[in-house]
Amino acid sequence: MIRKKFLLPVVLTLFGLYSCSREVPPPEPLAPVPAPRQLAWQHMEFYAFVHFSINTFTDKEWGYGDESPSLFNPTDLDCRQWVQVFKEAGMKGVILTAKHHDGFCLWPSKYTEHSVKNSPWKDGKGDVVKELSEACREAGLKFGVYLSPWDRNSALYGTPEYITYYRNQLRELLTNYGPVFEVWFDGANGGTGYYGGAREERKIDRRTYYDWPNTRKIVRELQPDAVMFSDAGPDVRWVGNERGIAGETNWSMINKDDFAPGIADTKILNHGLEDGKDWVPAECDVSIRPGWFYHKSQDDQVKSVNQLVDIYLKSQGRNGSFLLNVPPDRTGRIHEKDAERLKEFRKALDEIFAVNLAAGKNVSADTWRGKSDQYAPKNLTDGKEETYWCTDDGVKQGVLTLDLEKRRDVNLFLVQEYIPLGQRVKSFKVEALVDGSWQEVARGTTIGYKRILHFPTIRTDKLRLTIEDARACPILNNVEVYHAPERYFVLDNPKH
Ligand code: FUL
Repeated sequence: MIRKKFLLPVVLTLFGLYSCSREVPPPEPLAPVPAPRQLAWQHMEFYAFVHFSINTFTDKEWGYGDESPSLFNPTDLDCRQWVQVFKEAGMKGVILTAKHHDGFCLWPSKYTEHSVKNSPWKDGKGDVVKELSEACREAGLKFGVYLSPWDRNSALYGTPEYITYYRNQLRELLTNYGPVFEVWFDGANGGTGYYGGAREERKIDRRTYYDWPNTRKIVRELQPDAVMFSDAGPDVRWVGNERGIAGETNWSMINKDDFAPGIADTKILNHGLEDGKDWVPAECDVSIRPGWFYHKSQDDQVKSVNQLVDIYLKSQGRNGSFLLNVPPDRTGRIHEKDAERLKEFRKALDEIFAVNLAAGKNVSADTWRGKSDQYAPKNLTDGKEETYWCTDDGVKQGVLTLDLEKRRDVNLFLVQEYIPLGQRVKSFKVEALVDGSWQEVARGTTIGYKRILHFPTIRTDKLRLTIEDARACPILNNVEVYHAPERYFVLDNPKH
């Protein structure tokens, strides 16, 4: 016979053991959710854009399409050097302007004379797309292509035949150069041009002319793992500006059919839509120099390390990816100033994220799903992507307290949602315990794949993250805390 006073502890212990071990079903996905190719893309985080073409030799940003292919003559083209610079910077891929608006092709396309095959470079036997895709493969970087829908050289532009021409080129790029991780469809299209000598203005209907649904099918068929970028996705969207800056609120959702390449509301692109029906996360594109193409006159205007850190925090740190353009010069190499700046930038990132003060530290929570171990707050600091903290269905708030064990200086807070189940958090705040009272150090709206908040250095041994509101039960899989050198956050011109 068990004495009454022992009964309660026994029952409580058994219940505790039961709730820790019991299988509690995970939350249902909250639509829309990312496709596997979009999830893989999200992990790219930081990758290079390369604008290189006839414009590099004519000192232009937009060629008219009447330039002679003989102008393309890099003296020392070295794609391995580009890739080495990008790899050392921590970039995970490269997207090349295989054809920009002037129609000049960096590969010997069968369908036009306006290409490298009629240039003096390598006696017309060269192929930049081949050299770069091979260099990427050798170095373990992913490779992507930009094929401008607008073609100011082609006599066919504006007619239905051009669509066949465009698709043939797309097929060449997606068949002959190995795996492609991203296909970039630019929004600038239709206007004045050479057009095979016509020298006139040609207008097209941006929504219907390219028959996008069928053009996109070619990509799906030939490179099913590739994401397609444009103002309207369908997989990745433009962030709405060319400064690389995502909205402070940045949902990964929009209604993609409201837009077409070249037709979009930049405010919606910048912020996304909380109730958007399609998962189309933002890519933040920006050039390391004022222009997209190399211009000698801009050698002194390569962005500073602190400007790049600022963009990093406002792109990757706001649920976007960071696509940084680094244009090769006329020799066909990345200019030493840009290469040097990227090295310094890498060093800065390594110093900023040198020691994660939250790694392995204890986290407590006021609530977690079914009080099951599976969803316990310790999942936030275990360094594993697949484990997460989440609440019971219908519970849209939660308070998480991170114990740093001793007093530390901190100024950077990183938090991630487990996006395979959708983007949920609408509002949150971060507080630090100082002399026995909680002080708010940062607050935000959306989190998404990754949110990074910088705040004035504060000395504390406990941080508290409060999820104030969410679309459904919040699901977080990672929290990191740093004390980054303050000098990287000082900007001479915060507007750059
Ligand atoms: C724009 C183009 O018009 C620019 O030349 C550049 O390629 C940029 C990335 O996209 O729409």
